[in-house]
Amino acid sequence: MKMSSAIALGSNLGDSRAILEAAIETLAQTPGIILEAKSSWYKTKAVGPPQPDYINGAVILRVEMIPQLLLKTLLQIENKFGRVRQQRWGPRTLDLDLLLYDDLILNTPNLQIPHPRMRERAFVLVPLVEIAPDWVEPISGCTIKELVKDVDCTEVHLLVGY
Ligand code: ROI
Repeated sequence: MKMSSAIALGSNLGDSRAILEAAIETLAQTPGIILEAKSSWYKTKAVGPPQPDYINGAVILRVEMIPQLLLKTLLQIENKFGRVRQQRWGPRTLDLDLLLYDDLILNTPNLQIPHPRMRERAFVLVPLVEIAPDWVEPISGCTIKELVKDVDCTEVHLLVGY
């Protein structure tokens, strides 16, 4: 059965734009995954410890994969693009976060869906609202359109022409 899943993408090390585009291409080429929608790119101020600005975006996938397999696929793609998991909240060449999987709520040690911090993160919600404004985040019961109203979006800037 095909399910919808929302994924956040981020990078602030290396040639971020090229890495992010290549990551989407890899996702789109993966058996069991269909790329349904892709947001614009945004330049965003880093949340957490001081580090370079990020480029962030989001995609909607149609997947024929259980969440654990989708997570494994995302981690493999991160590794392919040189992600080395160093300190928590440090800079990274590629971050792929599984945000939403249909209306599923899942709480396991290595995977929580919805992503537990997505509701407070403008760098996640601003790209996502472009492509999934009416998707209901199942913990809050609020749509992405509603959630984005409650976050400070002043440090999330559309990259025009990309
Ligand atoms: N900050 C921004 N702006 N974008 C990110 O993708 C991002 N990812 C992270 C932390 C370090 C929390 N900060 C971020 O993992």
